[in-house]
Amino acid sequence: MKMAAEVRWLLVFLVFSAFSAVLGENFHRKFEYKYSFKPPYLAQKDGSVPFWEYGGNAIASAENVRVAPSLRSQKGAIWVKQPINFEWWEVDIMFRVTGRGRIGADGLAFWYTSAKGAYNGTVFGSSDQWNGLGIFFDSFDNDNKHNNPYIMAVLNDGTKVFDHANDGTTQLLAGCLRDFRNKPFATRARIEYYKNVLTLLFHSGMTNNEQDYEACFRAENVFLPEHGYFGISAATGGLADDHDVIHFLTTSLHPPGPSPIDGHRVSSEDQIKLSQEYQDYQKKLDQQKEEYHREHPDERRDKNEFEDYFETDNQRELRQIFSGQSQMFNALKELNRKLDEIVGRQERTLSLISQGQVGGTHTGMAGQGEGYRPTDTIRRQEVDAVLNNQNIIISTAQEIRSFVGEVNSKTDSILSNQARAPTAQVQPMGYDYQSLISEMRDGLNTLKRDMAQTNAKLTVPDCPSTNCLTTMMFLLFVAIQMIILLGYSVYRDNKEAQAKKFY
Ligand SMILES: [Ca+2]
Ligand SMILES: [Ca+2]
Repeated sequence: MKMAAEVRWLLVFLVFSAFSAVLGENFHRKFEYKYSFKPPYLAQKDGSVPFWEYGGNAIASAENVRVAPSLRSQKGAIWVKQPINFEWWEVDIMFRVTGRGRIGADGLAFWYTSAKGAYNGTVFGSSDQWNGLGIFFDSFDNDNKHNNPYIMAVLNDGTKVFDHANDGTTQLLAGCLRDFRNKPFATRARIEYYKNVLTLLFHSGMTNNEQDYEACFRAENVFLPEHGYFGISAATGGLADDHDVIHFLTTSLHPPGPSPIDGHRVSSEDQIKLSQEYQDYQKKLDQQKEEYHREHPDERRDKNEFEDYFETDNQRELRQIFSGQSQMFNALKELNRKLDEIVGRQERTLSLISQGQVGGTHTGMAGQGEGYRPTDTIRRQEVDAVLNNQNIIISTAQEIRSFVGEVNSKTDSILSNQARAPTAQVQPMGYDYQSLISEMRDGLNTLKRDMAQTNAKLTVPDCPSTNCLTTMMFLLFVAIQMIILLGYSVYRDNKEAQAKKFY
C-alpha cells in the first residue's frame, strides 16, 4: 500500500510536470537594452544613438531614425555595435514607410548577420552576399507581378547575390503580401527566432491597438550564425519614401526551467548600472534644459508648448476619419470572426448530415437532417394506422364484452331455469302425490298379491272349484266403500261451508 501511494504521487508529479511543459512555452524573457533603441531621447544631443552606429543617408533624431529620407537614390543603415550574447531572441520593430506617391521605393531591411553590413550597399541600403538573415519590406515591384509591397525572409550563407529583378522570389524562405506604406498608425514587425523556428508577426498600422499582430510567416529548421549583429537599412530609387524606424526592441528568450544563476546576477548588475546611467542621463538633460531656458526667451518656449494643443482642420478631419475607420475595422473583424464561427457550425452540420446519409437514416441524431422528412411521414402514417387498428380493436372488444355479458346473463337465466325446472314441471301435481301414487301402487300390488294368495287358499281347501267371492261381490264391496268415502267427504265439505258462513 505504501508503494502504491508513492507510485500515485510520482504519477501526479509526472502529469503535473508534463502539463507545465505543455504550457511551458512561456520561456524566460529578458529585455536587451544594449541591442535596442526607442524614443524619447532615441538619439542624444550629439546625434549618436547609444549602442548603435548609423551611416549613409541615415539621420537619427530624438523620436526616430530616418534610415532613408524621401529623396532619390538614398541609402542608409544603422547597426548595433556589439554582437549578441544570447542564442534566441525576439525583435519588435516599429516603423513608418511614408511617401506622397501611390508607389514607393525601394524598401526597408532588417538584418541579423554574422558581420555588420555596409551603410550604402545594394540590397535595401546594405551589403549583398550577407551571411545570415535578411527580412525585406520591399515596396517597389521590380518584376511587375503586382505583388508588392511584400514582406519576405531571405537566408544567405554569404555566397548568394540578391535577385532584385525578381524581387527575391527565387530565393525567399517565406513571406507574405502586406501593405505597410502610408498607414494611419505606425506599422510593426515582431520577428521571433526561438529553437530554430523563425516567425514574423505583422501589425498593419490600421489601428492603435497593441495586440493587433497577425501572422505573416513561420519557418522551421532555420539555422542562423551565432553571435551575429542586428541592423536596419533602407534605400530609395527613382521613387522615394521616408523610411523611419521608431523603435527597435530586442528581447532575449531563454528556455523554461531554472534560469541561469549568473544570468540573474548579471541582469541585476545590469539593472543597477542601467539605473545609474539613466539617472546621470536625466541630470544631464535637466542641466541642458535649464541652460536652454536661460539662453532663450519665454515666448519661444510657450510657442513650442502650445503647438501640441492645436491641430489644423485637415489634421482633425484625418484623425476623425482614422478613428471612424478603426472602429469600422474592429466591427468588421468581429463580424468576420462570427461569420467564421457560423461557417464552422454549418460545415459541422453538413458533415453530420453526410454521415447520416452514408450510415443510413436511423443513426440517431445524424438521421435528423436529410432523413427527417420521409421518416417522419412514414411514421405518421404508421401511427394513424396503428390508432385506427387500436380503435377497431377497442370497439370489437366492447362488442365482445357486451356479447359475453349477454351470454353470461343468458347462461345465468338458463342455469336458474334449470335449477327451478323439476319443481316447476311437477309442481301442479306435487312431489308428495307422486310418492303417494307409488305408495298406492305398491299398496295395490301388495293387495293384489294378498288377494291372489287368499284366492289360492280359499280355492284349495274350503271353496269349490268356483270362487267363493265372486267378482261382482268384490266390485260391489268396493263401490259401497267409495260411496261411503264420497258421502263422508260431501258431509265434511258441507260442514266446512256451514262453518265459513258463520264467520
Ligand atoms: Ca523590389
Ligand atoms: Ca514584385
